[in-house]
Amino acid sequence: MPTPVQSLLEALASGSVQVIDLTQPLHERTPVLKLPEPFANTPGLTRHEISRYDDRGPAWAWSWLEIGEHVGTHFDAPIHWITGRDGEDVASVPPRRLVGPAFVIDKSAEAAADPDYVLTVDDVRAFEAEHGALPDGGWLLLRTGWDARAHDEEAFLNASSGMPRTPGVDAECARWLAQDTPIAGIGVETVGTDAGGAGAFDPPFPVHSYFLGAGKYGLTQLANLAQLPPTGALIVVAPLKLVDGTGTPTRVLALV
Ligand code: 23J
Ligand code: MN
Repeated sequence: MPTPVQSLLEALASGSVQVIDLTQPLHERTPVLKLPEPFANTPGLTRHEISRYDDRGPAWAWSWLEIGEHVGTHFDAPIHWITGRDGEDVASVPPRRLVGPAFVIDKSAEAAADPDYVLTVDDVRAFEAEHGALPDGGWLLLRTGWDARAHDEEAFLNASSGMPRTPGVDAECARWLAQDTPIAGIGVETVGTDAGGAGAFDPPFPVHSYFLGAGKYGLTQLANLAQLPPTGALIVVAPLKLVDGTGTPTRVLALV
């Protein structure tokens, strides 16, 4: 009898299980969240060269990085928000919570028609009626088609009117997902787990407020959700083990 891990390795070798990269490329032009006045903002990525096969290091190239915790495809830990301030930092998240079933809700048509589209409890209930209840330790991934804009900060942030207009989750749905379902976290394609207009919701930034307050997690700027089935994929979330970190850039993989 092969062990479950041996069976998985065979499935990977034969190609019947594939590895999908849900991570956006991280570089100096990766789009970064822009909060309105009077709030402070995060820097993106800057690379400082230490040596490049030169007199500073003849056989090696290396850099040191300057980067915000919340840049690119990244993880939100409970202590990121005041509601979760007594909860886990990034390094304290149990690894078991970082591997689980992915449930993918596709609202790309809705978000294309209305950039202010927000997911509701009824939407999730309808998804559950078709695909089964959101599972313990699962990750709800909201597909909106926003990953297609990620190479272009202006299109990605969609704030030409002065206010960012990007899809997300309404306040009641955020509360219900965080408090009344057993999922571990939520992942989105947009710059933050909350909708662009969520600073004006009640409470402000409800996904951050309710999820992180419930000891749950967030993932942003995901890619390639279109390659996942609605259910049946396994997600692997790999944040840096950053002590006291409120978040970190993260590699996210799915097994399909
Ligand atoms: C701080 C304040 C508001 C937001 C965020 C951060 C994020 O989206 C984030 O990256 O956690 S909306
Ligand atoms: Mn964040």
